[in-house]
Amino acid sequence: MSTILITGAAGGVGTLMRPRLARDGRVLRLLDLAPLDPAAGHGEEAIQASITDMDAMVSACEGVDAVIHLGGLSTEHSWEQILDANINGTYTVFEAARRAGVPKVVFASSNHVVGFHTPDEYPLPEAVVPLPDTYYGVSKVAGEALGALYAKRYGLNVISIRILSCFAAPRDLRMLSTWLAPDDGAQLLEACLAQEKPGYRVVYGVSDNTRGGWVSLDSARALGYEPLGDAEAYAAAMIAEKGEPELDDPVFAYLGGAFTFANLDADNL
Ligand code: 15L
Repeated sequence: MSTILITGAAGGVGTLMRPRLARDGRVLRLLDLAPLDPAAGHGEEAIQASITDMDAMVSACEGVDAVIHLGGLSTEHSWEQILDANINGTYTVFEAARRAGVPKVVFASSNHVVGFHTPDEYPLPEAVVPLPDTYYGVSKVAGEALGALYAKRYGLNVISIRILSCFAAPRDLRMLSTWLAPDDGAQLLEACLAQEKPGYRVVYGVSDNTRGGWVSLDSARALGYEPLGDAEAYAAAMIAEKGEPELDDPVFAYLGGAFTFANLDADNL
């Protein structure tokens, strides 16, 4: 029997992943501050706790084979909120995993680590300088750095997945290029879990979108990931509703899309 601890299990990605990661012989230990919907069922355990609570995190990590760390804020917030939930929270997750002897952590990083890179660089390699577009993006840079530290200093196996846009379906024209189909997201997580000793890796998480090619999938494919989803299936309906994508639209100026816009400047938060 294996036990996988999922932080942020009640969030958008967590809720999409739960049924897809369910397996005979596997317990999903679901941790969140918010209540789970649906409530924990067969093969699941629920823990209501904050990822910033070290004691709660160490005890949640007891007997765990791998942590999938999805917890924290998923969009831009004030520096104080990001510092607490995302940076201190992610430190707490890695440190709790170390203290409890968990061998592997999969960290939900984001394209916003490299959000200010531009289309002339596409497909953006994994090994580029971070150009975060928000405090949120900075927190994901910090999370990747913590993952690297815990991998190199303590021998934890850590894979940071720079997720592009993981939703049940693409929500806007940009996501026709950046969508990560939930089934592909789960496949990528399984590929990470299947690695016995991956050391430290950074991969992008995106489907094989017809309008994609924005980021390299080399590192993800090296784990055995082979995306099957394509946002093109939603393109006709979305274009009928929102019009053709205009490539000079500012949302396409940088990888990070609207996260690079001035409404997210510090004075506006
Ligand atoms: C993210 O990292 C966010 O968590 C999510 O809300 C999306 O906005 C996504 O990036 C994206 O870039 O589409």
